[in-house]
Amino acid sequence: MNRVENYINDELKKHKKICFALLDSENYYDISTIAKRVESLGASAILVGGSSAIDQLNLDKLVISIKTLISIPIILFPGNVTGVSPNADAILFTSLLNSEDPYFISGAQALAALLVKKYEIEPLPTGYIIIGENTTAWFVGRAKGIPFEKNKIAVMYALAAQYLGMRFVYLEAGSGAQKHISPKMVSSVRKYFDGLLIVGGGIKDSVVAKELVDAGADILVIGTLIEQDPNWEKKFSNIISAIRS
Ligand code: 1GP
Repeated sequence: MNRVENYINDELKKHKKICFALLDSENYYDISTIAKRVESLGASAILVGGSSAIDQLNLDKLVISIKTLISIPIILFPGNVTGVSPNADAILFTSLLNSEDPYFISGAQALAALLVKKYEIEPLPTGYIIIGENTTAWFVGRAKGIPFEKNKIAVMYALAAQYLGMRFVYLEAGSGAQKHISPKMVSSVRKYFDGLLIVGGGIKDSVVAKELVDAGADILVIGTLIEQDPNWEKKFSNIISAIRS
């Protein structure tokens, strides 16, 4: 029970701030090598999924292929019901709180719930909040993106998530976002939200990473940097050092 959530809390006790690596199951040929590298560089978990990841068979194959190679947990990050793999350790059981489509708030979740139960995947109850527009997560999830400077609206959603019993809030600018979430928005949310605060989207360097954790983020998610930057290992390692200092 709550094995992965307890592990995350232990990691936070140990390091204060931690980082998850997001590996989009559909964008890698050699996910095993990357998974081992991110673990050795200090990622606390691997998120697998993405808003446009729809090949469930491929997803499961990848989860199986990396499972035996790493000891950090594999956490699903689904964009739809197809994001469930029986072999993962946990799932960010997200509700896209600022979607305009009930399917992404509770419909997909209801469809997937019995599957999560059947495969004994640990659900991490997460309020998922999309900031800004024009990203894949925003488009696919039919989000009414919160403007980047509207900190109070983000606070309102985060607090609502807490009152609905969600222990995690994920402030998402979207994968590959031009603009990351501002430290100001993170600190505004931090003042009110008591749970674990995940921040991701467009984080590419250690300076920004440090500002976001100093503002109150507990967990940063890094995806595109790993996928696209030839110098990602050095930058990822700098991010880990910066957030732990
Ligand atoms: C996207 O927040 C994650 O869901 C990570 O974003 O790919 O921009 O690092 P990046």
